[in-house]
Amino acid sequence: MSSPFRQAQFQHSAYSLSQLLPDEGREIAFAGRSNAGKSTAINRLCGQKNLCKTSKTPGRTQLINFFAVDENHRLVDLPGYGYAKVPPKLRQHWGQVLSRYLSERDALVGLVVIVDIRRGLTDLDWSLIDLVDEELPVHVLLTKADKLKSGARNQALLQARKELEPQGISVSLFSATSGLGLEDFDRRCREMLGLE
Ligand SMILES: Nc1nc2c(ncn2[C@@H]2O[C@H](COP(=O)(O)OP(=O)(O)O)[C@@H](O)[C@H]2O)c(=O)[nH]1
Ligand SMILES: [Mg+2]
Repeated sequence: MSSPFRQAQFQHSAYSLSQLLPDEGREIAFAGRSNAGKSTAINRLCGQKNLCKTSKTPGRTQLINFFAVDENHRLVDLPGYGYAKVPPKLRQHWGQVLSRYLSERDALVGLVVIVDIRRGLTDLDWSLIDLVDEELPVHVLLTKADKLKSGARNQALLQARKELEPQGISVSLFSATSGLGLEDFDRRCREMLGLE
């Protein structure tokens, strides 16, 4: 499968809003609870093992990382949320940065929310989704699907569809380990970015 994301390259890290790249071109952002499998999913999408750092210790990604797909298209890895051990000050800092980025960024043309299929959507995921404009395309990726047997996996997909489709949010199954759902994930990302 030839995918534009295979050419993705690390471009820039930002710790605060003033450090974001200029608000130009098109980008899609990836968000999710710490340890949901976000970095692993981005690496698999891009066919690169170490584009994003993955970790067994949650709560480590503390920067907004930009990856260039080409001159006008970017992937943006947002800091994970929901990790209890993050000091309150830092949590507050990130809450503010995330909410302003998601609500004000003109270049943002889509949001991918990475969800551990065993956990399902949580209140924190919903409060993040609530920050973006109603018109913004949102996709929920149910990852680690390899961790469930096919019956439970399909049950989780149906449940998520029931919650998300009335809100106009698409959802798909994914496993970085087996590659399940990779083509759909790739297609949805290209669609949001307008890369065909
Ligand atoms: N079995 C399985 N493990 C996964 C999958 N995706 C991620 N993981 C594991 O989940 C842990 C957290 O992944 P990571 O990508 O660092 O999560 P992040 O905090 O959301 O960026 C790591 O130990 C990964 O190896 C998957 O699709 N299947
Ligand atoms: Mg990560």
